[in-house]
Amino acid sequence: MPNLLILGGTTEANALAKSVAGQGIPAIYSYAGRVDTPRPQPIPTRVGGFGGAAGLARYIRDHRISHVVDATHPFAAQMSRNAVNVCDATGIPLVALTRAPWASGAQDRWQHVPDIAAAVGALSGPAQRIFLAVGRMHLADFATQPQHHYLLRLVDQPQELPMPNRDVIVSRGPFSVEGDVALMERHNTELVVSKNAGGTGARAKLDAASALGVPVLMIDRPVLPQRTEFTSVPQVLDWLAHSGVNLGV
Ligand code: 3Y8
Ligand code: NAP
Repeated sequence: MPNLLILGGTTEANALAKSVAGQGIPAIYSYAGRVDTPRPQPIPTRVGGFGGAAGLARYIRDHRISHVVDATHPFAAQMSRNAVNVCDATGIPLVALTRAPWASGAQDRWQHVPDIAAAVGALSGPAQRIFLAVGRMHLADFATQPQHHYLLRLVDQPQELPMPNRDVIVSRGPFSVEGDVALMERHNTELVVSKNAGGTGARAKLDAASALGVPVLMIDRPVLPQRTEFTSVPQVLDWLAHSGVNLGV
């Protein structure tokens, strides 16, 4: 009997969960537990870390997981590394459901940096009004550049914040171009800082920046170990069918 583990937390993972629920494929959705109220899913859901690679291996064994789909965000590098290592070691089939990196267009004004530390370094100039749309987990890194005024978009209301001049928007995506144009106009944004998440759920701020002629500091993705990568739900379903999972309907 197949039993799919979806490592989730993204728009694509949610689409896959909906699809496997509709086809009656036994599956479990996994969240890290990063936010207060993660979006409910149409399949059984677990929340919280596994306890490192050993914990993931134990979970796979104890729950008789037959296939793993890593549909985590491209910056969730530790989870992806653990999934590759554990599935290699245990022989459990693994694929990633990811999304192509965003690429700049002719009218875009992007500066690429390799990681968050380099993005912080790139902000060492005079004060600007910055839309820092990289979430909560790495805010402390940017506190070393307190001269800027930051517009922060967070999923949950923060307890305290490590920079003096900031406005906070509590909002989870997916976002709209109109909404992000209005937001950036209201805050006179002069620079957008973004992770290269790819996909559709957070692309709006880039299209808004382009429409407003605002430059973007684009943080490139961490390098992940080699694994089979798909970028659509049908590809994952086809992989499941070819690895012995009979798709219900
Ligand atoms: C808990 C689960 C959907 C899925 C929504 C996608 C789209 C919006 C883009 C901006 C950028 C950011 C952030 C973002 C995106 C989708 C998708 C995506 C970026 C939820 C979710 C969880 C998280 C965790 C959260 C992080 C934070 C990052 C906000 C659910 C809503 C900035 C990444 O407060 C915290 O601790 C938040 C932590 C990891 C990055 C950070 O460093 O703070 N995501 N985001 C997941 C878990 O517990 O396992 O409730 O739905 C999921 C989504 N986040 O269709 O509804 O698929 O990419 N999430 C980034 O890209 O920079 C927002 O504001 O423009
Ligand atoms: P990470 O740095 O790669 O992972 C750190 C640890 O968090 C992992 O080792 C694992 O703990 C736990 N973890 C991560 N994803 C998990 C999942 N889906 N289910 C169970 N445990 C998980 O991950 P992250 O960047 O903190 O991302 C956490 C979650 O937020 C993921 O679901 C990701 O898809 C989502 N997300 C992240 C971003 C982002 O910018 N990083 C953006 C959007 C959504 P153990 O070692 O204890 O197993």
